[in-house]
Amino acid sequence: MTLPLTVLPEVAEALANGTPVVALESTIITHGMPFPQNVEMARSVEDVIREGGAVPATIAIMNGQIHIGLSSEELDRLGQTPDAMKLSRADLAVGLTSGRTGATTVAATMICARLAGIDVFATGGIGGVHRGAETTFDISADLPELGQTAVTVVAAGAKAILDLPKTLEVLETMGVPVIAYGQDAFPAFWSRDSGMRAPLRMDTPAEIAAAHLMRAKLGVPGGQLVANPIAEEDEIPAAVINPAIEAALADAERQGIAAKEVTPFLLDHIFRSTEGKSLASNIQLVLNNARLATKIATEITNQR
Ligand code: PSU
Ligand code: MN
Repeated sequence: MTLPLTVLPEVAEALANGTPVVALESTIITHGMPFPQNVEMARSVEDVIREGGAVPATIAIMNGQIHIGLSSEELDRLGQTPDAMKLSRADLAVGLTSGRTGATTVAATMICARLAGIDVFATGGIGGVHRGAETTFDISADLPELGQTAVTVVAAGAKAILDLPKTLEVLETMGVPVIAYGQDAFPAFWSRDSGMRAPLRMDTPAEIAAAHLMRAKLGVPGGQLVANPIAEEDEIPAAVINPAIEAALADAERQGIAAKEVTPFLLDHIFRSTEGKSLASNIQLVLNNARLATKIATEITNQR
């Protein structure tokens, strides 16, 4: 049995030549945003990475294969697959053997990126410790993945739908360096400042790349979380986002939403209640993260 890895020719060539590659997840496409904005977002993120001199590799599961890089048609099809599976570490293998179409979460995308030899991955926000986790035990598999898989993940922090102090505590326990980019505060997705200080701060892609390579040299497993604040002009005021978050959480509780459905339910609820405002900033911050990831990937190839 061979590894079911299908690498897009453009990506295979880049990996062979030492051209920087940036991985992208697909759950954000199938479960994080509505069609057609999801596909438009996925295309513009790929464009931004190419403009920066790297090659994008959107990762998804199709026909029993891990696809590292999607063609334009595949991206389009994925964005219109409402019953795509949401695959994390727990169900990635089952998703593959089922032959169905599956989107990869941050955790599963990290696993696939590592298998393909990709060091850097850009997304919007990571999963984390949910509010009320002390009774539900709902902690995203993204956190232990960051503790064991050697990929540097660039995100805009974590959404305030989560319990951010507990999320930072678990990341510390898992041995994950949480690096705020260009500021002291840990960013909270739609806003630049969560009110908490990030454990680490770095101001250049070169420093982040050096730390990535040093971790490998030390033989310490796991990746890094780079928390890149959203641009000021794209922030959503707390007065708009906080009520939307509270309403989403209350509805999830009322409807008994649990397990894998929680995050997609909250994201969709907030998107609808802010009449698309949250979606517009969500798209901008993903682009912002892709730009930084491109610079980090370039530095890693230069310093290696
Ligand atoms: N958080 C976001 N946007 C997202 C996700 C999380 O702000 O799109 C997606 C990512 O794919 C992440 C997954 O890996 O949800 C986490 O799901 P869960 O909380 O069920 O682990
Ligand atoms: Mn969960």
